[in-house]
Amino acid sequence: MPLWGSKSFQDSYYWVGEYLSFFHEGVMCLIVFILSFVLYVVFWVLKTGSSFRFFQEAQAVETIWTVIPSLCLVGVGLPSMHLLYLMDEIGSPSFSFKAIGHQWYWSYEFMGNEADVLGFDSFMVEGTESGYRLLDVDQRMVAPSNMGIRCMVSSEDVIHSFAVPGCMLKVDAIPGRINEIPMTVSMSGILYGQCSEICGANHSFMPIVIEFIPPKIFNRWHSVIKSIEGVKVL
Ligand SMILES: [Cu+2]
Repeated sequence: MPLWGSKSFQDSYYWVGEYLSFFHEGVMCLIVFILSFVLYVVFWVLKTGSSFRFFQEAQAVETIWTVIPSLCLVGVGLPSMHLLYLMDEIGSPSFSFKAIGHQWYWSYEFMGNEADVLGFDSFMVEGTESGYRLLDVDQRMVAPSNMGIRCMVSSEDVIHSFAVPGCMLKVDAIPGRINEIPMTVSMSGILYGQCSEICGANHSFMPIVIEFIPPKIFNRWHSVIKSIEGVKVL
């Protein structure tokens, strides 16, 4: 989660997210380099401009300023496309869950052990005693760590957005449509997120909390989930 003094993205616990931050840093370096180079050339031409007044043609310069920018674009485009496809690649997930946006809370649904669909609502808890202010919920979603997970996102009313910056994940929750996204979180822990699409008066009060636990403990949780208060068989 973000802490005081954080200047960039949060650390990602999903390798595609790490790749995304790395790509972002690379592109930022390229942009800063291009900006300084262009500014340098602009000032250099302003300073020594009079000597270029009768310039007719310069094949070498034209070739360079066509080829180098094209190479830069290809260098940005290829990893960008690769990332786009990686974020779409579901593979064969070991666990799937559905996150449904409501005004103003999230609810989760998943398959129980007896092939029945289980679900619960996840409301924000007030106060700071139980956790982080405006970020903790009464019933957290639980998912296995180190395993392929498919997250399906939809909405019951208006457009919401399911965002978990800890794995660089942000998917729009659109009524009548299911958006899928894969994730594999490499360690156990709790990831926090918030709705990221202005959805009404209490948009800021519908946090997302996913607790990633080792698969063994997850199986135990999965077998007792029915007895937990608030969990319904759908
Ligand atoms: Cu929302």
